[in-house]
Amino acid sequence: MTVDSTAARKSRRSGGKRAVAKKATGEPELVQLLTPEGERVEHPDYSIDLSPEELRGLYRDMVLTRRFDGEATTLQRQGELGLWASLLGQEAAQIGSGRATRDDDYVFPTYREHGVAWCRGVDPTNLLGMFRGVNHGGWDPNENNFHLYTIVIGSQALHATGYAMGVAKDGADSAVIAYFGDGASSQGDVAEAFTFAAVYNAPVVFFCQNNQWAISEPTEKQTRVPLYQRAQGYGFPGVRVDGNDVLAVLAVTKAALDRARTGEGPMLIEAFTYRMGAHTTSDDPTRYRRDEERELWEAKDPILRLRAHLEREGLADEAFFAGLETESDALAKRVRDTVRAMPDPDHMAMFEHTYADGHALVDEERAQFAAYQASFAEETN
Ligand SMILES: Cc1ncc(C[n+]2csc(CCOP(=O)(O)OP(=O)(O)O)c2C)c(N)n1
Ligand SMILES: [Mg+2]
Repeated sequence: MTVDSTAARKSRRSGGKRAVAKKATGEPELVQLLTPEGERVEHPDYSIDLSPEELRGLYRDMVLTRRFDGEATTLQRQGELGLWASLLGQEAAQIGSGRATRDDDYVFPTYREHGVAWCRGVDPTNLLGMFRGVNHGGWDPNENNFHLYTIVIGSQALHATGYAMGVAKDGADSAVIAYFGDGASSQGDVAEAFTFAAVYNAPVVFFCQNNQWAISEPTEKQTRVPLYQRAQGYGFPGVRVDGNDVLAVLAVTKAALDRARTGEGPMLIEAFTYRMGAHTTSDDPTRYRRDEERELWEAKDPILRLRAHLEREGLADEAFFAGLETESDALAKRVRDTVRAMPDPDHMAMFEHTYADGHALVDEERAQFAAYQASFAEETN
């Protein structure tokens, strides 16, 4: 894979300023390398050259991620999970950016980054324990340099910036990427992270998935300017990429990470995408948005777009698509079987790890809870 990062160099020369080409609609232009019809187009600042095998790999990643995600939603409906936050529609934003990271880079996700987790090599079944309520995380963050899911909106932007400042102090040439949403962009934590990252020239990429909604709040309620333009005020470049175009996301994120790695500091990427499903399984989007909006975005589906490209260029045959279907079914079955077999945790374990050295109040609560549990045993005797 070769990626050209002229855009990053250009934005450096211009002090982070980028001429914003306006479309007839008045919307700022976004970086696109694949049209919704699957046609390959060029961009003056970003280019990418992938082998047919690499293109099929990205397609496979997106298909398997969507299947895993759909299975998790179903498991929640069947009562096997307490909650699920679907990534439906955001596969290209996540696979493109996830595949742009290097093994030694460090990733700070929100709670929706199942596609990025997949790219980092986290077993998808490990993502489900927290949503089933049997653990508080489910994977070792340092095994794949993929931090635990963070639900406190925007806080991971600060963790990522602090981590990146540490990377720079160590003299390492790895980069850090922080994921957050359009809603999170309004959080103080994100503003503080931008300031610190800029001032300390931290090797961190801020990856904002603008999926148009923060639960029931539309992006218009978060900002009066396109989100990527916020970066300019902090003194680093920002770019808007078509978040449903896996090639463009890959090219832009790779360039931003390389830029961070070579000491050029932070960058903000706004991946313009759409949350096609509900915010979580607890949400009902029909209460606040119209079906027509979703239909508009379905025409830009990231998976159909790459499939159209593979087909029109003759880069994948029926056997490939059929094989992937079989692989998807096998993954779905493994996910179902693994979740149903997850053991319930020992209830007393919730009192562990609250304090490193224990605490009198925790000891008291543990004793009370043990007595409460024992009262059930007496009742059944
Ligand atoms: C500090 C904080 N405030 C509020 C919430 C409740 N909350 C959970 S998700 C969410 C919306 C986030 O929207 P966005 O950042 O756009 O991410 P998305 O869910 O769309 O991926 C809110 C307000 C929270 N988890 N943390
Ligand atoms: Mg959002």
